[in-house]
Amino acid sequence: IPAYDAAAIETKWIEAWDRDNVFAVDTDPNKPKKYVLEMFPYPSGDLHMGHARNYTIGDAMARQARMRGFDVLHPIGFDAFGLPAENAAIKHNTQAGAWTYKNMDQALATMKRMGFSYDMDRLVKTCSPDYYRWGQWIFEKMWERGLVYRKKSPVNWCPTCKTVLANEQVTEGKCWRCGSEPEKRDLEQWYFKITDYAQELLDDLEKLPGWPERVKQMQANWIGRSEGAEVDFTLCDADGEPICGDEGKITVFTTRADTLFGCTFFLLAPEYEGLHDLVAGTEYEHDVMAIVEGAKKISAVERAQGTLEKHGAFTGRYVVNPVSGAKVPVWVADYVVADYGTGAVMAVPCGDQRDFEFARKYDLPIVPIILMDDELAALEESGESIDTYHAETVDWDCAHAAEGTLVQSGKYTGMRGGKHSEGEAAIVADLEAAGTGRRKVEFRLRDWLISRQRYWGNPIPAIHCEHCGIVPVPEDQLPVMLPDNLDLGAGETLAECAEFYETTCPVCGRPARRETDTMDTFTCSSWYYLRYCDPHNEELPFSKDAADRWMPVDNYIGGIEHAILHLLYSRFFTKALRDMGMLDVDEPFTNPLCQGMVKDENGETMSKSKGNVVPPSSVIEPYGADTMRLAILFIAPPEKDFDWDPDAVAGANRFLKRAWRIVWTLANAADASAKVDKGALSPVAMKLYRERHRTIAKCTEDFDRQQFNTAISAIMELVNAASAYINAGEELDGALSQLVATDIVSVMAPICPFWADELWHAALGHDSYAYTASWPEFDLAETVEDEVEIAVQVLGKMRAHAMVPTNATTEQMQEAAVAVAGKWLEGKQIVKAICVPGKLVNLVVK
Ligand code: ANZ
Ligand code: ZN
Repeated sequence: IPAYDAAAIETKWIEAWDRDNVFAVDTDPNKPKKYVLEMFPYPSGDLHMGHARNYTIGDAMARQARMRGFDVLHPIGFDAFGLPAENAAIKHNTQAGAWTYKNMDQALATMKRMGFSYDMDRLVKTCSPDYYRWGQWIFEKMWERGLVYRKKSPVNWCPTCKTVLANEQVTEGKCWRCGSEPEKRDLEQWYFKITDYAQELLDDLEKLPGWPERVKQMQANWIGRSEGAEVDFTLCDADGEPICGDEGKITVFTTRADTLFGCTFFLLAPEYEGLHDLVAGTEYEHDVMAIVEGAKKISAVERAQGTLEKHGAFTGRYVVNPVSGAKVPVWVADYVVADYGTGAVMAVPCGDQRDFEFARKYDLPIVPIILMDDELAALEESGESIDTYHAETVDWDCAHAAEGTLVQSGKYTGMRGGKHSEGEAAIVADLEAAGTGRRKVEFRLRDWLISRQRYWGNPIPAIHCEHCGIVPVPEDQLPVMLPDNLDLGAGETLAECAEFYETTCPVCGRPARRETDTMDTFTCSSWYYLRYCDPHNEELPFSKDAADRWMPVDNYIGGIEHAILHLLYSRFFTKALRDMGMLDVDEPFTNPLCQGMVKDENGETMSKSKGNVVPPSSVIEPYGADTMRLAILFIAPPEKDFDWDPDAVAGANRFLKRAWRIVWTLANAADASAKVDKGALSPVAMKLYRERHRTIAKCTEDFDRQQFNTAISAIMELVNAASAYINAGEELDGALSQLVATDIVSVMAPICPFWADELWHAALGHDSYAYTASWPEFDLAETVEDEVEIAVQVLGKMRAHAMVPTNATTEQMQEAAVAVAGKWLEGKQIVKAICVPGKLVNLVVK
C-alpha cells in the first residue's frame, strides 16, 4: 500500500483535471439541470478562511449533484470594481486595474489549489469590458423602460473619500470606510426605480419556500410596507387664518388615523420643501435653520430610527386638524425624514414614543385619547363613563402604543383604536367622504441611488449635450471604456479627465460632455449569475435560451451580510429583465444558504488588525487541500459559525490516512467482475454489507439537507465497519470488497476530490474520474437485519429468547417460541399465543 502523499497527489490531479477540462459544463438537455453558485469574491487579496468555507460548501454540492446525474453549472468570477482597488492604488502607487488583476490571479491559483470544480471557461470579471459593456446595455434598456431617472437630492458626501455614500454606508454618523463625518450636498444623481417593484418584491417572498425565514424577514422589513392614510391639514397663522388659500394644505402620512384627536402638534422634516418660506424673515427663522443645519450631519437612517436625541424648533405657524378642528403648532423636528411618507407628521405624543419624548423635551401637551384595557376597566369600576372621561394631560413615562379604546375623540369615542382598528377605519372613511384624506400604502424601500463619483466602476453610458439634453450612448458605441491612465495618486478623478469626458453628442454631433459618474458596484453583482449562463455572448448579455436552461440558481451560498441589498437588487434585476422578455423566471435564487463565520480558536472574528487570521495556506501546505476541505465540512453544519480548531484539522488528516489504507486493503482483495452473493457472506461480512446501505442512505439524505458534517460521520462509521471486517481475519470477499471500496471513494469524492481520484485510479484501477462516476445506489430494505431476537413468555412470565426472521409470521413466531419454551410447557396445553411482531410471544397455557 503506497503512503498517502497529499502534496504529490494534489499536484498530479490538478494537472489532469486541467488537461481533460473535466469541469466544463456538458449541457445535456436530457438531464435535469442544477445551478450551484457561490457569491463571487471581491478580489482584495488572497482568499481567506471564509472564502475557503464558502467555496468548499458549494463545491461539495456541485460535485455531488454531478455524480447524481445532474447537468451542473458551477461557475466563478470576481466582483472586481470598487473603492478598495482605488485606495490600494493610491497607497501603493499603482493602477487600480493592475492591483485588481494581480489579486484575481492569486485568488484563482488558490481556488485551483483547493480543487474547486469551476468551469473556468465561464470566468466573469466585472471590470472587464466584455462584462461591463452589458451592464451598460442593461442600464440603457432600463432607461428606455423608465426605470432610470435623475434627481437632485441631498447626498451624504464624504470629504475624505470624495464620494457620495449610500445611507447604509453611513454608520453612526461616520463614513463606513474612513470614519470621517459626511456632509450633505445637493447633487444630480442617477437612480434605479426599484420602488416600481416594491410590491412584487414583497409578495414574491412567498414563492420562496427554500429561503431561510430570517432572510425573508429581513427583506420584508427592508421593503417595509405600511398601510395607512394621508390626511390633509390646513396651514394657518396664530389667529387661525388660513395662510395661502388652497396651497396652504399640508398632508401627512399616518398609520394611526384613529389618533387624530390626540394630535397636539405637527412636525416637518428639516428638508421639507417650503419650510424656509414658512419662516423666512420671521423671528423663528434662526432657530429653525439651526435645526436644518444640524440635521445635515446625521444620516437619514439613524434619524428615522428615532433613538438619537431629538431636536426641534417652533416655526410660528399652525395647522388645523381636519377632523377635530383643533389648531396645533407646527415644529421642525430632526427625527422626521423627508423621504418617507410626505415628510410631515401629525404628532400624537400619547401614542407614539418619539412624539412623546419630543413633547416632554419641549413641553408640548400630551392629551390621552386612548385607554388601554386595564385603564378602561379601572375607569368603569370607578363608575365613570368613557363619554364623560376628561383629562388634559398624562402622568405616564412612555407613550401607550398598544391597542385600546378611544376616548375624548368626538363621535369615535368608545371605538377600538390601534393599527388597522375599527376607529381607524371609521375616521379614514369620514376623511375620504370629506375629501380631506385617503387610503395610502407606503414603502420604506427607496429608489436605488447608483451614482458614484469614483473612477473604478462601470461608467454610466450617458452624454450631456447643451442642445439635446442627456442622451444615451448609442448601443453600437458600447462599452464606454474606462481610461486606464488616471493618476489616482495625484487625486485625479474621471470628472477631471478631459480625454474621457470630451465627446460629441450622438444626436446633434456638437461637442458634448460624457457623464463621469460610475455605477454602484452592486449593479455589477446584480446580474453576473445570468452572464455565467452564456458568458461569451457578443450580441446580448445572455441569450434567453441559456437563461431559461439554467435559471434559477438552485443553490446560492454566501454570507449573511448580503441577505438584504445584494439579494434584493438581484431580485429587482431579474424581474426587470423578465419584463423586458429576456428570461422567464420571476426569482433568481431558490435556495440561498447563509454560511456561518469562521472564527479563531477563541471564538473571535478573524481580522488582520487582530492578527488572528488563519490563512488557508497554513493548512494546505502541511496537510493538503483535501484535509482542509474535510475539516471545514466536518467541524460544523454550513449555516453555523465555527471556531477554527487545529485539532480537528489534524483529526481530519488522520482519518484520510486511515481510510486510505482501508480502501487500498479492500481494493487489493477486490474482484470487480463478481457480484455480491449474500448467501455466501459470513456474519461479519453481512454486517458490513448492511452498513454500506445504511451509510449511503444517510449520506445521500444529508447531502440533500446540506448537512455535510453528519454525512461525514456516517462515512466514518462505514470506514469503521470496513476496518472491523478486515480485522476479523477472514478471507475478504472479492465482490463485497470491491463494492465497499468503491462506496467509500464515491461518497468521499465531493468532499476530498484529490484523495478520491487517486484511489479511484490507482487502487480501483479506473481510467475515469470519480467526479464523473455515479453516486452509489442504496436500498433501505438491505439495511434490515435478517433475524431478530424475541422474548418468549409463558403466562406472562419471561422464560426464554428465540431468533426469528425479521418479517416472521405469527405462526413462525409461535413455532420458534414453543421450540425454546419446552420445560415450561410440559404437561400443559397451549390455549393461545399472543404475538408482538419483532418483540415477543406470550404463550397462554392451561
Ligand atoms: C400619527 C401616529 C400616531 C403615528 C401614533 C404613529 C403612532 P410606519 O408604521 O413605519 O409606516 N411618520 C410618517 N412619516 C414620517 C416621516 N417622514 N418621518 C418620521 N416619521 C414619520 O410609520 C408610520 C408612522 O410614522 C406614521 O404614523 C407617522 O406617525 C410616522 F400613535 O402618525 B404616525
Ligand atoms: Zn446634442
